[in-house]
Amino acid sequence: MKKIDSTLYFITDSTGLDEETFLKKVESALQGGVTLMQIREKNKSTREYIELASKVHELAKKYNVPLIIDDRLDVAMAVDAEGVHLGQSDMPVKTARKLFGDNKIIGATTKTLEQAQEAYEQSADYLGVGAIYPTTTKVKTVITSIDTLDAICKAVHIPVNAIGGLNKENIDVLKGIPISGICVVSAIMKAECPEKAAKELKEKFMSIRI
Ligand code: TZP
Ligand code: MG
Repeated sequence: MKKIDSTLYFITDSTGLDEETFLKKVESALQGGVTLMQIREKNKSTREYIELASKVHELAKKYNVPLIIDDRLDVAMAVDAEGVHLGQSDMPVKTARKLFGDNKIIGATTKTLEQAQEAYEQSADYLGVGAIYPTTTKVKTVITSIDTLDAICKAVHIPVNAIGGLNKENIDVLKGIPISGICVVSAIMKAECPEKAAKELKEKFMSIRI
């Protein structure tokens, strides 16, 4: 198993922000102690995605935080990112593994026990499971129950992160579930001070984690 610290997994969203403001927020979040970061862009051209990912990667390297690229193995390869995150309609984990190699991080979104087992068998390094709560970030998603999250954690031997609508006021619901960390977009991205938001969220999660 790879050493991945997914305690506070921050997923970026540049929607509605100019590049300078976006990069400032990303750096502020890194200063707040995020342990893993993903760039998630749904509306950029391949070239724009690569350009922004390179800039985010430079920042991530400064703080020694691995950068994961959402959806796109080609972009991950182009910027030599540490990993790629694949959803259920993206490239299968086993195909990405062949192309990307054993040393890179491959994460997968799984919403059911079956999907989790499949991704695990195909050599995923970690799983993102959710949405735990309704989210304003992803329009098309379904809710995953805490029981399913718990069953997934017990079925696989890789880090499992909860995702979806999580913030410092509502993560108590995860108490007692053997997750490795939480993934958040809005709780950090929409905060006035991402550094403070990241710090508080991490502290809160550490206080409830098993
Ligand atoms: N997958 C399931 S929920 C979600 C993704 C990418 C969005 C999470 O964003 P937020 O703002 O933390 O609810
Ligand atoms: Mg995806």
